[in-house]
Amino acid sequence: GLEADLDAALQERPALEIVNDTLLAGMKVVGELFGSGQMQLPFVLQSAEVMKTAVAYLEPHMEKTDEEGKGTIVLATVRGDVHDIGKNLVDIILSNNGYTVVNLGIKQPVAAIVEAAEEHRADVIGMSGLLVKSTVIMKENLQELNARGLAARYPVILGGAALTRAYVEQDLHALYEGEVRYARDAFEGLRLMDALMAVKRGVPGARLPELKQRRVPRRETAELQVTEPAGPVRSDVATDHPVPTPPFLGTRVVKGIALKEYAAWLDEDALFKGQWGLKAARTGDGPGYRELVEAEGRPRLRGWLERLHTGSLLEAAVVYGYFPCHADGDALVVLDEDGGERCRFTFPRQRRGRRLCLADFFRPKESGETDVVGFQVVTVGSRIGQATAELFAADAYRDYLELHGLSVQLAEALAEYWHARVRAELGFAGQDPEAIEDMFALKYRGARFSLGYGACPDLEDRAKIAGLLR
Ligand code: B12
Repeated sequence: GLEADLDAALQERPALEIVNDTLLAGMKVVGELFGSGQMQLPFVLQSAEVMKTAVAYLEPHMEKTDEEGKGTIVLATVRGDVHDIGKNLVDIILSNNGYTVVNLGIKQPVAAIVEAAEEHRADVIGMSGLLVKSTVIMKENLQELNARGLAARYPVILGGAALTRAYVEQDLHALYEGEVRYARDAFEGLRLMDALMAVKRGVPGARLPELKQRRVPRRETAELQVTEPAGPVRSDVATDHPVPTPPFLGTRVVKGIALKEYAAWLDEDALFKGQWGLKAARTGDGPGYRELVEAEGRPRLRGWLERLHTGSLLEAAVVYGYFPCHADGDALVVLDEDGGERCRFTFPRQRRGRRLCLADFFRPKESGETDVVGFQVVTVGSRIGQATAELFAADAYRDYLELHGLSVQLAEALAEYWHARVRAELGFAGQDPEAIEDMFALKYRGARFSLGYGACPDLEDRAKIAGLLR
């Protein structure tokens, strides 16, 4: 039957067009398999590579039927946010499906997004953001589009892990004077783009998917308020263990750290699961996670480490230092040599339970004693970042995802390695556990925090650390 169908089809349309549509249909199937958990990220990216190569080959031979193109989207990660893997995936899927994608990159202020939309006469604006703070920025951006009278012109698609469907499709939808929708993943973005373009072009019967309503009404904030005890609080963290003696006060720069020194600190699960997207298939009898690690993960990791070494792509370096300090309520106060205040970091306190606050882990000011705090900044250098960008530009999507994820985890490994070094310098590395898994489970004395997480959410505080470490 297929042959007859094909013959009939060929009477009506050129073969190349059919091939092209078949590729598009194939990519849609890939999208569904990914969405249902039957296909994994690396293989989605490989399919996209094949598709891109095939379409590039066909294109010169095909007549341009659609003069105005399929549609244009301006895509950006919002101001203050550096996460771009998800957005780049959206770029790959949309451009493979024939859309023109203007990918502005990360940390984009709304003015730049609007300017690009006007310049490229975009049909849609897509914004990405993974930080909780980015959800607020997205709201401000929509308000700005309202204020500039551009809401009716630009439907907006929002994506990223910090968003919820209800927040976008109810709260933001109520506020935006145009159309705004949430995309859980790149393929939902594609479906939305298809629908938005069909509506714009007046295709009969075209409409946007229904807005999702919250099943549970939003609770009033008053209900969420916990009654806080009156007066200052401090948790039960001990204040009488000895203060460690640092080998120096001030800062040091360390360069030329060899990969073999910190490679052992690489968290393989975080790399394979978190970055490379290896996971057992949700249905069917596909390979399990461990099998995937042996068949795909480890061999490819070995290959990459080899390439990083021969290509001299890593330039690991650290700036770190020790500073006198004390706690003042919920604040950690960094002191100068004369005991005066240099700067302070104010941390949130848990609202229930032990009511911990990071400041509690330092001697309180009232004790009259001075404590010590360590800060560090690490890098694996910029060459690996350039190499990653080149892979993306060359449409080598799977390699791009892998090298990018590896660079992130190597930076993390370097931070772990240096933190162990700091524990040694402070004289309690002897209390470190034997197994590397116990290290990743933080079963050592001391703790390394990174700004932006729950215990120390304020990203602006990074400027103070940069100042201290010069
Ligand atoms: C990788 C990663 C990083 C990398 C980012 C590298 C890069 N170039 O992108 C690095 C190491 C640089 C990083 C840095 C930071 N990160 Co980070 N990071 C992650 C992590 C582990 C994965 C994100 C990711 O790439 N996912 C894979 C992609 C494919 O998924 P995705 O982005 O969600 O995108 C999909 C969908 O959401 C959707 N989508 C997304 N955008 C859009 C847009 C449109 C238009 C459409 C249609 C669809 C769409 O489609 C995509 C594909 O299907 C997340 C945790 C997590 N699980 O999300 C934390 C996470 C986002 N990071 C976090 C934090 C705190 C940080 C830092 C502050 C850490 C630090 N102290 O430095 C900094 C941020 C600095 C800054 N100013 O932004 C927190 C955010 C918490 C919060 N409350 O805000 C998270 C949630 C981790 C955590 N558990 O707490 N991070």
